[in-house]
Amino acid sequence: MALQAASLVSASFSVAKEGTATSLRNTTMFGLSMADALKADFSSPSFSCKREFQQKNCPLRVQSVATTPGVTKASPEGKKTLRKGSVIITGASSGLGLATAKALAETGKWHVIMACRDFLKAERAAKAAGMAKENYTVIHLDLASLDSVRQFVYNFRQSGRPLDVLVCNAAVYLPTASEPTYTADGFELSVGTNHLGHFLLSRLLLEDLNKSDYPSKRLIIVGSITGNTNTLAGNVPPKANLGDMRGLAAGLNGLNTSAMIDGGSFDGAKAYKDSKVCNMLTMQEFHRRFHEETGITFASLYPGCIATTGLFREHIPLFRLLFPPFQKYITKGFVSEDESGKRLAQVVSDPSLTKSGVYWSWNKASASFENQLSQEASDADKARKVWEISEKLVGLA
Ligand code: NDP
Ligand code: PMR
Repeated sequence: MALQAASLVSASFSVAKEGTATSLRNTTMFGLSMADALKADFSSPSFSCKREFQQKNCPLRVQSVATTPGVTKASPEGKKTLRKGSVIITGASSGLGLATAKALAETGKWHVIMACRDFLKAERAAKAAGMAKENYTVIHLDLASLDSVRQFVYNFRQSGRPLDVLVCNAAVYLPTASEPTYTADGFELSVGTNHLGHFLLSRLLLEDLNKSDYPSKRLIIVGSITGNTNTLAGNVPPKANLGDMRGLAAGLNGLNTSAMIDGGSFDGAKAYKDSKVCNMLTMQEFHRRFHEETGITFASLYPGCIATTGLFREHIPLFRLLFPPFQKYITKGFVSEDESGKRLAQVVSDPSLTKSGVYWSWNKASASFENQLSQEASDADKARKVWEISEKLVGLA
């Protein structure tokens, strides 16, 4: 192990000697070179490095949940029992999505539709996690293809199951890519998958959620601290910034335009963070447009730093080796996959988390609290603009 680590370190140092921009970025500790660290804007008035970690009085409102006749049935003892909830989780084949699927399936109160691009991997993962067959179904979904998203919606409807909660969880992170790659429809892959694929999926499935007679219907879009520049993590370069969205408006296709939302040159880590800002803005725009009319709860969250997941599979080996202990012992932001799954499962099913338009986080005692988004991630004009441009890109307008 020590040998392996030593060889990883020396391998990465020898790359640094080549002196290219890419190798420099790859070999600085966690992507933050001295120069980057100095550039990080920690003096911004809205910046508060403690915010995500502060122990706060949890402002949860416990709301009584009204049940409707369609979802209850009288048991022989005359007690009313709720039918099983039906939840779609995208990217449930690993990491946070799998842990959430497991946590919900274990309660026996949920049927999980695992919306995954690799059918066999998802089946194996469910089995390995000990999920009972009757508690889940795998349906194929590749978010990097709008056709696949539409096909998924069709297949799900064919299953005849109701939809009570939709969790947009899947994501890709391509921090070491030097050139952009693209979805089937020609969008830069991170924003195309993490934002545009989910945007189409959630817009189409809103109708199904609306039909649900379950007591609490929810649409959850997973966000992240790294898209929020009011935190220390969000100030690690490259920072999220949608700019005037000229790249998004032009289709992110890298042909007649940049592959980046702000129109700048390609940076995989920034593209991921920008996609998370879009996720958090989309949740709020959904809330503004549909909460009152439909009663659906729209929510986002930062589940904690789950440093062991497949999200970092494209990162250099040295990063993957050091990132978990860095988060465990230095930032203390680390959470296990199991714990993160319990957190997201709470947002899916906890009767006290029905507030809409909220970005949830957890304090050190693992209690949920309503967190504040950065200025950009809560900008209503940007949210409307992301919505309107995205509608056009996915063929809804
Ligand atoms: P993982 O890589 O473990 O999980 C991502 C999932 O997304 C995988 O199941 C993957 O499928 C799936 N996926 C990727 N591309 C597609 C696609 N085109 N179509 C369908 N599914 C796809 O990462 P995490 O569990 O860490 O990430 C889950 C969510 O949590 C993401 O939204 C991420 O942004 C968020 N998050 C993660 C944090 C962390 O510290 N890890 C912190 C904050 C937020 P496959 O198994 O086939 O690769
Ligand atoms: Mg970060 C202060 C705490 C903190 C937290 C909670 C995170 C979470 N990070 C923190 C701090 C720092 N990180 C600092 C000080 C550095 C510079 C040394 C740093 C670096 C860093 C890198 C290079 N961090 C990273 C990366 C990644 O590649 C990860 C990333 O941005 O993925 C998009 C990442 C993350 N840090 C986090 C979290 C949760 C991530 C990854 C997951 C995500 O946002 O989805």
